[in-house]
Amino acid sequence: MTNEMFKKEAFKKSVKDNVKFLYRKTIEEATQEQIFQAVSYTVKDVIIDNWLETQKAYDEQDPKIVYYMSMEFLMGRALGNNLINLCGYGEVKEALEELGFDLNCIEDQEPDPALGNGGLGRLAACFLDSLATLNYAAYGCGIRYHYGMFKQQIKDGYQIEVPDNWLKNGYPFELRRPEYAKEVHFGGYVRAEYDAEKGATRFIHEGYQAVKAIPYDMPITGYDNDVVNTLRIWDAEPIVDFELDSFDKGDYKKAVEQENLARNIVEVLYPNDNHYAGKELRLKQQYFFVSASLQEAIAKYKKKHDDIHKLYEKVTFQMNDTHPTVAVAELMRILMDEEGLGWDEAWEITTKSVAYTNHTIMSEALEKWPIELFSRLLPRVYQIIEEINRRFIAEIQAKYPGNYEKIKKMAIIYDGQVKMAHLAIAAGYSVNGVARLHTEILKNQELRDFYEMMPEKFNNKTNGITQRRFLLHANPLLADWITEHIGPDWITDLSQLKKLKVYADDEKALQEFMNIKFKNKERLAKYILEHNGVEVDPHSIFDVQVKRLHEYKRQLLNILHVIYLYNQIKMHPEMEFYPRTFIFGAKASAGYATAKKIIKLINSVADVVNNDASINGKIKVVFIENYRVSNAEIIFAAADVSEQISTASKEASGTGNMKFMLNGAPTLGTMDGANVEIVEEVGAENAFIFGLSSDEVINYENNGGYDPNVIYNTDEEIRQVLMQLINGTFSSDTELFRDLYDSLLTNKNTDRADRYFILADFRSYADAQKRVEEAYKDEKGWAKKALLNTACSGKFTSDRTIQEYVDDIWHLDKVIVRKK
Ligand code: F58
Repeated sequence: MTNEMFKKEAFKKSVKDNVKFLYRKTIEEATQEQIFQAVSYTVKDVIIDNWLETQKAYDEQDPKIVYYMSMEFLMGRALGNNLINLCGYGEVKEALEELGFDLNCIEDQEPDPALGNGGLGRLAACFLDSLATLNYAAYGCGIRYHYGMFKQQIKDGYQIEVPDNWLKNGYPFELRRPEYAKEVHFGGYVRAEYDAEKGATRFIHEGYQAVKAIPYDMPITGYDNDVVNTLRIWDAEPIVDFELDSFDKGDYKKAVEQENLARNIVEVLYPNDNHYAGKELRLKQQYFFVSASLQEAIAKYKKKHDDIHKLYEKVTFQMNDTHPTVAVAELMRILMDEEGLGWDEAWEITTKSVAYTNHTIMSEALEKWPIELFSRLLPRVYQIIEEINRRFIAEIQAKYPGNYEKIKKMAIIYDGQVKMAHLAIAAGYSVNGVARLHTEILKNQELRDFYEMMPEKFNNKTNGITQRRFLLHANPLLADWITEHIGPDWITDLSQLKKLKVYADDEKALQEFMNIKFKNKERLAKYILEHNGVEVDPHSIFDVQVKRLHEYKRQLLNILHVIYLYNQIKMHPEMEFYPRTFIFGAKASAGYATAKKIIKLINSVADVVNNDASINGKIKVVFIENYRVSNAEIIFAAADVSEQISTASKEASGTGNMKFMLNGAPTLGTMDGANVEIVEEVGAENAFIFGLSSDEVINYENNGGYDPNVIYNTDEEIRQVLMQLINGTFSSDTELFRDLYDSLLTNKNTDRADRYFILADFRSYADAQKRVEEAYKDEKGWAKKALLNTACSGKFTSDRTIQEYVDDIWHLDKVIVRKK
C-alpha cells in the first residue's frame, strides 16, 4: 500500500531540490524547519495531482455537495496526517532517515493550525477526514484566523496566554485563490424601490462598508482513495488598497474604516468554549465567512445548472452550531435580491438546503444578538429575519391559537434579541444532537416546544473521531499490532476491531497489548520530563483528564479527590496504595476567572504533593502545558484511565472519551453524553461509572438545586479537603482559593452553591476510583478490560457518523476518483 510518488529516490531528490530552490542551501545546511517546509512542498506536489483529479471527477460526475459551515476547524498538523492518508508514511520515514533526519522531529516543526477551541472544532476536522475517505464531495467553509487558539504557558502555576502566530513562517499546505474573491457588505441602510414593470418592491442596500474575502484552500486527503477535498478558509482584505490620494477624493474616513474592518475581522479566534461572547466583531466574523461561502456555493452551482429552484438537489449546508445561522437569511437575500426570486420560492429553497447541529444545552452558550447591534450591522439581513419571525409566529398561532406562552418561548425575535437557535430550527430541514442522551434532552427539555411542533426535523447523530489520526498516526505500535492480528481493514472500517475480542483471554495477546501501552507511557513520560521537568513513573497508573477547562467538566472534582487521597496516604502511611500519576491538560478561556483559578489549584496541589517525600512518590500530579492536537496524540496512546466526569446532562457528547477508548483506556465517568453509548458498547464491567444521572441532576435543577452544606457538615473527610483550600495547605495566601471554596458552599446571586454537583458526586467518585485501583492490581483482568475497550470502540469512528449524516440528512452521492 505504498504510493508510487513516494519512491525513496524520487522523494529524496525532490526534497533536496526544494531546499535548494526555497533556501539556496544544501540539505546539510538546512535547518529542521526548512526541511519541514521542503518535505511539505514535496508532499503537496503529490496532493496537487490528486486534487486536480478530484475536481475533474466532480465536474464530470456532478455529485451533490455538502458545505460544512463552521467558525472552527481544529485541524492539527497536516504533514503526518497527509502522509498517512496517502499511504506514504513508511517510505518517507525511511527516505528521511537516509538523508539523516527523523520524520517525527520534522513533523514537530509544523505549527498546529489551531483554528478552533475544542470539541466542536475538532469534530469538524474529523468530519472532513471521513468525508474525503468515504468519497463524498464536501467543502469545509471557515475563517483564516491570523491568530488561532492561544499558546498556553504556565508561570508560577498560572496560565499565561501567548499569541499563536501560526502563519509566521508561511504555511506550506495552503493555496491562496484570489480569483475566487468575494465582496461582503456591512452597515449602511436599505432603500425600498418600487419596480413598476414587475409590480414588486426591490430592496437596495446602500451606504455600506465593503470587505474583500479571499479564499485560501487547504487540501483534505482521503485515505488511500486519491480523493482530495477542500477546506476553504476566508481571509479579509480592504476593497481598495489604502491610497494617499483617497484623502483628496474625500473618502479618507471611509478608506480608513474599510481598511480597519478588513484588518480586524479575521485577526483572532475567540477563545471561548461553551460560552458565547456577544461581541460585534464576532457577528462580523460570522456574516463574513457565511456570505462569502454562500456566494461561492451558488456561483459554483450556477456554472453547471440553470434552475436555481433546484439548488437543494445538488447543494446542502450544514451549520455547525448556531454560529453560521445567519446563513438562513443570507441565502434568502441572495435568492431574492440577486437571483430575483419571490419570498415563497426563496423560502422553499432555503428550508430544503440548510440543516443545523446543536452541540450544547448550556444556556450561556446560546447565541442571542441585541436587535440594535444586529440591525445596524446587517440591515437587510435583519429585515429578512424580521419577516421570517413574523411568518413563524403566525404558524405558531395557527397551531396553538391563543397560546402566547408558546410565542414567548419560541419566537426568533423576542425581548429585544435575535435568537439564533430558534432561527436555525425554524428554517433548518434537520436539527440534530450529537449523542443519544443529548438529543433526548433536546427533545424532552431544552427544545421541547420545537420538537412538539416539528418532530420530523429532530434526529440524533452520535459523534465520532477519525481512527486515521487518533490510532494509525498517534499510536503506531498499537496500529501495527492490530493489523497483524486482524488485517488492515479497520483503517477504513472500524467495526472490524470487534475481531479483537477473541484475544480477550489470550495471555500472549494481552501481554503484548500491555507492553505497547507501557512503551507509550514511556514516550509520554519522556515528553513530560522534557516539557514539564517532572519525572513520572510509567509503572504507575496514568490517570488522565485532558479537555478544555470548564466548571461543568469538573476538573475541580478530580483535583479535590487527589487532595483526599493525599490526606489518606499521609494519615495511613502503611495503607496499600497503587502508585498513580494524575495527568491534566486544559486551556481556560482567557476571560474565565474560575477556570483559571482551577488551573492554579491543580498546579499548587502538584507542587505540594510532588515534593512531599513522605508519600514516597505514590501520587504525582502533572499539568501538561499547552494541551493541543499534536500532544493529545501522545497522551491518548499512553492513558490507563480516561476521566470523563462531567455533571450528567451537561456534556453534549464528548469526543476525547472516544479517543481514549480507541487506545485502550477504560472510562471513569458519569452517565453523560456519549459515555452512555460507550458503556453500552463495552459493557458496564469494563468501565467505572459513578454519580447522579442526568434525570436526577435535571430534577434538582428544576426544583431549586440541592444543599451541599449538608454533605460538608456531615462528611468529615470532604470537609477537611475543602478546608485545605483556605487554610494555607496549598498556598500561603489563604484567600487565593476562597472563591473556589465559596462556589461549592454559598449561593451567590443567580448561581447556586455547587452548581455542578461536585460534593453530591464526591463519594461516589471516590468509590469508583477505588474500584479502578482494585481492578488495576489484577494485571490480567485490567489488560482484558483495556483490550476490550479498543475492540468495542468501532461505533465511534467519524466514518460511521458521516455515513449517518449522508443517509438521513444530506443524501450525497459517492464519487470515484480512482478505482481501488
Ligand atoms: C462541544 N462544544 C461539546 N463548543 O461541549 C462536546 O460535548 C461535543 O462533543 C463537541 O462540541 C462536538 O459535538 C464545543 O466545543 C464550543 O467550543 C463553542 C465554540 C464557540 C463558542 C461557543 C462554544
